[in-house]
Amino acid sequence: MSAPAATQALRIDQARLIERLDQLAQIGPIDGGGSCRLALTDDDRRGRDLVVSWMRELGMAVHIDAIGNVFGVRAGTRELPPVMTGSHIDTVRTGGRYDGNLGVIGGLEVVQTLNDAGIETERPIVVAFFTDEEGARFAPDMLGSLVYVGGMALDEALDVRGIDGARLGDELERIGYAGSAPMTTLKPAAFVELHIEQGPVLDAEGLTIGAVEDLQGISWQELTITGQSNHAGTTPMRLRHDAAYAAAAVANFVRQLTREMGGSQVATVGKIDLHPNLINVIAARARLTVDLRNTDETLLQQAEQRLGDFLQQLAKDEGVTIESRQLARFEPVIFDAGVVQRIEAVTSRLGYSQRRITSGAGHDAQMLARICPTAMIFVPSIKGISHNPAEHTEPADLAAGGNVLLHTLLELASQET
Ligand code: HGY
Ligand code: MN
Ligand code: MN
Repeated sequence: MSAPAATQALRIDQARLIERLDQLAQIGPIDGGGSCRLALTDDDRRGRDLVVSWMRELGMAVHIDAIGNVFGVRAGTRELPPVMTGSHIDTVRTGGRYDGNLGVIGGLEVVQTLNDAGIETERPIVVAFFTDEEGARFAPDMLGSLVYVGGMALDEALDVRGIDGARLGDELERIGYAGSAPMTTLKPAAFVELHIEQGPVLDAEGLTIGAVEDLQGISWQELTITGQSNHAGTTPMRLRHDAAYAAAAVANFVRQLTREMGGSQVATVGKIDLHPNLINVIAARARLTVDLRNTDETLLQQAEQRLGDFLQQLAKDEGVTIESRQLARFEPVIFDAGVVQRIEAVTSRLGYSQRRITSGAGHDAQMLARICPTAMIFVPSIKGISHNPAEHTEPADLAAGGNVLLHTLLELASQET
């Protein structure tokens, strides 16, 4: 059922949306206009406090659950399961100002637009931000939403150690966001997430909206390669057990693997730490991460298997040991066809160009899809750049995403069932 005629002309306030995004970007600012707010750091706390203050200004009731997920609730006229939107406000170290933030600020903008227009909805509307979506400090990514949907035990999550050795639960207490709201009390009737594409497709095709129909599988592992430190000058090459060389061989292998597999297979070695990390010492140890992704689960398993075989041979050839620790493993997700179609119908009614699209990135929506009908709305990232302060989306596209979110939520929140 489409929204009553009176609301058809409703649009969000583009300037206000951008003003809030700019304000949030000022927390943990980095050169180039982006932000660094690693999960559960003081900057993350400051960002959380700002968004919670906006929720309160908008008259929303604020719930914080035991993993620090925050839910702003705009009451409906009936006691029904809510329609939920949201995303994350934690960032990677080289974060842009839109990744995650747009989904949360966009949700608040929808609420303010409805408040200003005096529009009530049958269903409550909830705007959420989930803890540690990036997984950059505490793996896995989407940790908060994974716990929220019951995919990871709370105690296990609280005991996760970060890349800096901190315990997640201690950090949550320290920043004052270890909430008491029981998990999933706000089980949503549907979830819609607005997010930048973070890839090049919409920008390259000159399109405004992506109706996201699926999201690729993710495999994260940490490899610890143990060799033998030795003198860089005196040790003959044939006697070396060089952990740094082995790490470089892994990075080279996974790149080669993507060339051979083709399709949507991607692979990234994003983090390498060497010990003792000195110019004249053959590295005793290398700790590195491997991020493999594919839209097809069978192919993703094949990539993991081929990497495993390569590591066995490499250990033999180089006389090193290689241990692997799985940091994240999520299968590909297909979003709810009904919600995707609704996003498409709203988009065409509003007159924006669009296409169906796959998400290469992980999102909280992939976790919410486990408990309710879920889909996503993408807006273009200029040149597909993200996880980089140069991340940019044109103001008109930000507003277009906000308007599609507004009318999609209005329709979902006006459903009797
Ligand atoms: O890793 C991801 O795809 C997301 O940015 N957490
Ligand atoms: Mn994101
Ligand atoms: Mn991200």
